[in-house]
Amino acid sequence: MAMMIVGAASVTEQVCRSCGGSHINTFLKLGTTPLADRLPSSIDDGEEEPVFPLSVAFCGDCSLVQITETVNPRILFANAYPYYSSFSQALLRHSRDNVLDLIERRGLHSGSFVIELASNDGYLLKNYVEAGIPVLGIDPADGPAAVASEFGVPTHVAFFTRELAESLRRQGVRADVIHANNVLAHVADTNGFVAGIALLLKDDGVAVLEAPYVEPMIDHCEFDTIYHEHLCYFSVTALDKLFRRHGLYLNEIKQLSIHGGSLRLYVELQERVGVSVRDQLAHEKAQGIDAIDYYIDFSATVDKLKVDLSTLLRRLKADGASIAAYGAAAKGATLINTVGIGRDLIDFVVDRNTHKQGKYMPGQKIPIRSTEALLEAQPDYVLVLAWNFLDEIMAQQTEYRARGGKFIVPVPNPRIV
Ligand code: DWN
Ligand code: ZN
Repeated sequence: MAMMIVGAASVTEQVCRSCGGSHINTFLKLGTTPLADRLPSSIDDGEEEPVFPLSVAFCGDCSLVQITETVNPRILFANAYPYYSSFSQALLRHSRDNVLDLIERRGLHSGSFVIELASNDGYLLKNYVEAGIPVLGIDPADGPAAVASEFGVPTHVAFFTRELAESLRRQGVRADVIHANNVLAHVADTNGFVAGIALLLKDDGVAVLEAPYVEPMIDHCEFDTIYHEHLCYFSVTALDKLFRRHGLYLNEIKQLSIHGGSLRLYVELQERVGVSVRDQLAHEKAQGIDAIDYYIDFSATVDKLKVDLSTLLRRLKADGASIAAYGAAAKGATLINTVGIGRDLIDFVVDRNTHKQGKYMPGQKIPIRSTEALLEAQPDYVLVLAWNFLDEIMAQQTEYRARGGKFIVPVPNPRIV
């Protein structure tokens, strides 16, 4: 990881974030984009929105897919970070099932100890609290941490680093389970983060991580999940090398449908690599996911999706239709700013997250309103920016649909449902 000059807004990486190799091959350029979770609070606050290059590269040495720009984490995640995990029932159910499974599999009890890195608003740890199992959350975002404390989840408000892990270990902190969901891809110091996990894990402990999987990202053209918070796009091949570098072993994986296709990773200090990992490594080799050729056509596929979506929206608009959008999601910011979808096409975006309502989408500055606006304004179409929660949103919006409202799903190819 290139040295971040103090106060610098970003650095352009010259070597691989994981192995330090210099065989970095850029295969997708999305131009410069604003920060996906930095929501302007007014349409003309006169303050220029910072934009940063957004390009994706493949490492020829460890096959890690990564973006080449590192934006200062203090700019990305600290003040007023607007993401609260609990605004999705599907995510809450998903997390509860994971916890109940681990309590049973690992025989966890009141004498156990569980840590979650990027614990957000307590969406997951609260399930351990309910079961009388002691927990500690570690998360730099103070807003979500305040909500977590209402659920009896104590949070250490800080970035998780190797140094923090060393100081916690000196205080005798060791965990039976360490959770880290949708954070491994977000950390500027990937190696320090993983080394920190190894330091805090009990000898017979397990780290259970979730991260989006690069294969469905490429195969389903989920290019909108590329934004500056997401530094890495993991394959099992790249993960296996990363963990082994720190004395950790990826012993089991589960493939999940959440967030457009993710991996759940079971990582331990003892090597007992199971069939799920061996099979997936063989699958990736057979698919060529560990080589640049697999990624070469992605740019053209992205360009086609961008043209198809823009053409569809402009045709509907030309036919006199009104169009809104659902989900002020970070992935939505990438989509609207790389396709060029502005207020000329989209009247407003709705979101259940009250911390986002009243603000504007980055770049295109489309106003964000509460979901009630769909029934108040009854737009003819709604572009689903949070397509990863389509089923939940469709089930929720029965009244809007009963009145004739239609949804436009942009990924993997634009379609009306
Ligand atoms: O990695 C990340 C993923 C896990 O979450 C973070 N970097 C940021 C965030 O990405 P995102 O903003 O693209 O994620 P979501 O979870 O797809 O965002 C969905 C948005 O839609 C949220 O703002 C909540 C909102 N929502 C809603 O209004 N009604 C979601 C559901 C399910 C709903 O019913
Ligand atoms: Zn590498």
